[in-house]
Amino acid sequence: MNEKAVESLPTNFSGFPFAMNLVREKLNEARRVVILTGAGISAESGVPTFRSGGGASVWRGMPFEQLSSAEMVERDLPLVWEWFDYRRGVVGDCKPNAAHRALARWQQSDHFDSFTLVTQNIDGLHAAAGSIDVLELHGNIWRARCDSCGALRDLRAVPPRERPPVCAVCGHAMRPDVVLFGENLQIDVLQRAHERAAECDMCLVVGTSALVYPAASLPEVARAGGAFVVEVNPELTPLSALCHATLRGRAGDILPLLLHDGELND
Ligand code: BJW
Ligand code: ZN
Repeated sequence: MNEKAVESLPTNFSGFPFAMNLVREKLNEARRVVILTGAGISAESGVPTFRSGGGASVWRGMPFEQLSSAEMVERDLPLVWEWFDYRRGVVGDCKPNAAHRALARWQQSDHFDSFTLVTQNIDGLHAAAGSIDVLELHGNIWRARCDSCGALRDLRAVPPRERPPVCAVCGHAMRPDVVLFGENLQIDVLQRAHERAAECDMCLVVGTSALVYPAASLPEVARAGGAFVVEVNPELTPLSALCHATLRGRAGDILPLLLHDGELND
């Protein structure tokens, strides 16, 4: 293990090297792994987090809970588009960081029998790092959806100019393909995440405040199924007490140190 790297991590947790060793051991033994990520994993790429002073919490004087809500889509769809156009402008300049890349390498290494990456993020940075089959619980900021016929439109390839964009299939106004407060998650995506959490032997929870449900219930499901649950986050969360180990630090510093195969890491 790279003890020097561990010592240089920004942490105020005196048991850190012990926790780090334990997590490395467990991860290397684990066969079925579920990773749940949140905004914190993209923070080092420059994507603002929602809470904990991350910068995405207020726009034009409105709290994000109000903007990113089912109610706002009903009331003012053009405003919702403006909000997401602004967010795409920010995310578009961001690149995957060491944490995204580490997870992509773990999946590509075939070290695990089953590797499931579940994210609450809509920024697409896991896929940009090379991860495949990512379960995006809250959708993707780079897609528009027609609520009338279900058609999807890629906003990267040929970004539509009109706001809201018009569905090419049925002519209905499209909306961002993201899951807002008060909206149901896509049932098949949630179900798959739930099943994998129930049967995994290790669950790593990275960079989420664990406040938003049903995403926050996945580590609870994993724990109830007997998994070893680990949190990677510089801050305490409501989930911390449920975890077998907590690594207090930044995802980009910690994740590249976790899997033994030296050549797989940065
Ligand atoms: C670092 C770091 C570094 C920093 N390294 N870490 C049960 C109880 C109570 C309420 C509910 C419940 N079930 C459902 C609800 C209602 C609601 C909910 O959960 N509310 C709670 C907030 C109270 N849930 C819903 O509405 C969901 N739908 C639903 O349940 O449908 C059924 C239903 C229908 C009708 C009525 C009621 C229910 C949908 C939730 C969708 C959430 N969508 C959003 C917005 C997406 C679009 C957008 O981007 O605008 O998703 S909200 C926002 O929060 C976004 C995120 O994915 C989500 C989670 O945030 P996340 O990722 O945890 O980010 P932060 O900022 O909170 O935390 C960052 C963390 O990173 C911090 O801890 C930092 O310390 C850490 N960090 N730097 C590692 N370098
Ligand atoms: Zn349509």
